[in-house]
Amino acid sequence: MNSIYRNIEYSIKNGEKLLAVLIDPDKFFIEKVSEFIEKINKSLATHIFVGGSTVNEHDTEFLVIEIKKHTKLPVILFPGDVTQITNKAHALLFLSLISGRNPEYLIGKHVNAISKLKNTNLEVIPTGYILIENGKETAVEKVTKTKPIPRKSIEEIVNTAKAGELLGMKLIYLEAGSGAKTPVTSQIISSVKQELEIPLIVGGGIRNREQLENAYNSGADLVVIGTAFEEDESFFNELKG
Ligand code: 1GP
Repeated sequence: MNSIYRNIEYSIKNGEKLLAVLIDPDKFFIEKVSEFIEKINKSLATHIFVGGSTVNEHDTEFLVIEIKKHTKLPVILFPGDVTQITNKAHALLFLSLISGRNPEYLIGKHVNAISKLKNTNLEVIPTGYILIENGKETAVEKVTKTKPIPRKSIEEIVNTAKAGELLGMKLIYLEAGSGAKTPVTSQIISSVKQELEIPLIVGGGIRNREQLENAYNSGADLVVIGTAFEEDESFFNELKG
């Protein structure tokens, strides 16, 4: 079954835009789940992503179990590490950091993940993950010891995304980094979108409705927002469904 990916494709064909709320188990209190998810349920959100750069083992699993008690939205792992993989979620973004040249994050962690994936029903979605420079060092950069692609190197970003697609990846994720000062620019999003056949995810530094609409209008199919909700839950009011 590839139902989550098929639904993403189906939504895009119908001109619908998708929004994922990112919950980082490292920054989230499990006691707050029910209240927080209630707000997500009332918002435009279509997906819940769970993941972070540094998370204690089992925290992700506990959080996913709790989230699923309160929502029907698909819960998708966006893992910073193999330890964050749990079969309690619906799907897994199997991320390859194709903007970097650290073999561990291109293929190494993936090999280590296989024993965890063998007996699960998790829908595994191969995803080309592209980190784009945003003016300050991000957690992804530190953890993976890779450099982001400069935002002015549009051709390199486009070619990286296209190479990911031709390698068989099913999604491309343009990432400015959690809490980025400025999101991925319209020019980057539209240039990448023009060349891609597969769905495009955009995240990092999106903090208001205007930036969200801007990402959609530039060609993002699915936008990911984390920090704006973590810092100010009233942001949900801007995104009422
Ligand atoms: C981070 O793209 C996501 O990996 C979301 O970023 O936390 O800045 O919304 P923000």
